Amino acid sequence: NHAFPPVWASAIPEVPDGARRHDVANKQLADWVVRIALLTRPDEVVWCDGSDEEWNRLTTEMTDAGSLVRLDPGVHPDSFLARSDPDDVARMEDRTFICSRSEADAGPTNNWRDPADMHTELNALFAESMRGRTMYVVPYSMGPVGGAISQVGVQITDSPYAVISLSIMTRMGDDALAVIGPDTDWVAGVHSVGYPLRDRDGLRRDDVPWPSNPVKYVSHFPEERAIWSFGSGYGGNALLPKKCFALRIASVMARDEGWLAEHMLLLKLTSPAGRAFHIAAAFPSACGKTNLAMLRPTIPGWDVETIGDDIAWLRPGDDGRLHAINPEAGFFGVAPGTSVQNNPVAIDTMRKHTIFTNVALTEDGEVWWEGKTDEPPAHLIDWRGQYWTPASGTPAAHPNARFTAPIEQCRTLADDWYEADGVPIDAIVFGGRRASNVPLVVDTGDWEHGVFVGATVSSERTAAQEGRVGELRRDPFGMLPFVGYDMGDYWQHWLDVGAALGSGAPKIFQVNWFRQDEEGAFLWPGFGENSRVLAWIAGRVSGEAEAVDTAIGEVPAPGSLDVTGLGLGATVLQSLLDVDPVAWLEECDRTEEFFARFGDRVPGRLRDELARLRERLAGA
Ligand code: GTP
Ligand code: SPV
Ligand code: MN
Repeated sequence: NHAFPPVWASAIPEVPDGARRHDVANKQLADWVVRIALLTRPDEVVWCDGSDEEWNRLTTEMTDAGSLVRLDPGVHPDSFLARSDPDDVARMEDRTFICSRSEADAGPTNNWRDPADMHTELNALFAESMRGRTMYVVPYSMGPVGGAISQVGVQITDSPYAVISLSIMTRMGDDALAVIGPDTDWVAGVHSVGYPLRDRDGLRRDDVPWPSNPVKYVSHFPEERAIWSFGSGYGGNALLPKKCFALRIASVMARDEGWLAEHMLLLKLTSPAGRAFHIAAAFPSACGKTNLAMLRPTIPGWDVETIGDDIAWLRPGDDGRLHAINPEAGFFGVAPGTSVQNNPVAIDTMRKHTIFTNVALTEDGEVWWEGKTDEPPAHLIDWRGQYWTPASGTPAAHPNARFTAPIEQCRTLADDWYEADGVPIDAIVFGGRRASNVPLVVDTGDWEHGVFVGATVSSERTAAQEGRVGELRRDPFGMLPFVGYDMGDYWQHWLDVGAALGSGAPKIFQVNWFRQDEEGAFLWPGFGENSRVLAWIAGRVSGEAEAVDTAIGEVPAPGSLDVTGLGLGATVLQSLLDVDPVAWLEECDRTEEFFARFGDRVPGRLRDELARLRERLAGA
């Protein structure tokens, strides 16, 4: 029991205002907040309560400081525009790290770093990184507060933009904090934009509208259930409950506990006869999840209701079926391409209490993006804050511009969203953005072939992540950037979950809305017309829709896909469903190369599926 050396005592930093809370039941949480405050040295610490007063205070402060623009309240009440730094516009996959103890556990698709080394690096970056700022402590629940499938977490951040975004995207504040008892497991997230306003000598610098740091890290410690993110304020880099927790960390929890954490939308489809089908669909980023989740059916008598648009947690239930929840409470949806014509539900959802990021601004305080209207306005302020005209030759909105809006503002929200035990899943759908080869819809036949199809999905890159748009890459289950462990083990886990479910397992389908003709025009009208494909999928589940065999699975039999009124020529429908054996044998070669990256961690069953596919193609 040493006396504290007096020379050190004078150097002991004071705990910033607000950090200590004695009413927090979880001692680790209370201690952690103090520790992070001592590391990052903010001027004050604020525990967020999730109240309207808090939203109003933060949005007013940010508007006054110039980091938000208040939109015309007559058009978009209580809504704001944020413009990011031009170097901070999307997830950065090359700055995303999985710091598992063993490198092999991260697998070849993740950047791995030794956890101790990464902590050393991060401690240096986070040291005093919040000087001159407020540190917010944001408790949240993923899924209904207290629900059996739900999880809690706490994000520390110096970004008020992250706080207001989290208040929309999660059940955030006092209710979530209240369920963190002395022994509750919670996921820790530390986030700093890395732009202190004061140095240790007290020298001040002015804030900027979108503070960030050229040095960026999005680091995950799966065994600690912890996330540390530095330098970026954008989307999945900064809203830690989303991709970092609900996918990368949760996928590890799910592997250990026998469930699935997936990049999936959830919807409820009701047939004219009144039968409900619950569908989960995994597409890579910016490949149509939000649009499918909000779809307005064009075929009479069918209805679609929204449960989620980005993330699903799925668990085998006592009834032997797979039950899913959407752990989120809001949408962080792609704005460009969204119009009253193709997604009226989204447009309606973002009418009020919405944060728009990197869209363009009209002179009457309205928002605009490419595809919102056929003709752009004559002049705008673009996403960089510059005067813009159609002659500018640059996009007015960033291609990864987004809206952040509460799910409860969605007029097609299903009551199921509130269901803490989730909904039983009837069909799982895998998709991607493919100009050729992949048909409009395929019934994969059985779970193992379905997992093979999911594991081998390839898709053209979009603006949702930094990198070259359009390049074809493998994106298994739409989860390439989100699986927090070895990809081969993840495929095996999917096989194991299916084996445990047995006959209760959902049917698995593949879709592709993006097949093109020789001129590069989409063959399929998409959006609301995708209801025709959903109806066929439901028909396969209920045993009412006819299919014909192809080498890659079953496609709609002539007449079984309702295309009435679409004016599609017979040859177009044929091209949409065509399976070219030569092209598919080449796909098989690519798949073999892809599997080679994972060595002996590729499940034998998937290699068998590849061999069988080759045999069928050779015979076709
Ligand atoms: P993340 O939020 O990044 O995970 O993406 P998401 O999968 O939710 O993508 P989203 O629904 O926002 O779609 C992104 C882009 O795909 C938009 O530009 C849409 O216009 C376009 N898109 C969506 N559905 C369709 C469709 O059926 N056909 C065509 N041609 N384009 C579509
Ligand atoms: C995605 O990229 O898949 C998104 C956006 O949904 S982000 O939250 O930034 O990851
Ligand atoms: Mn996503």
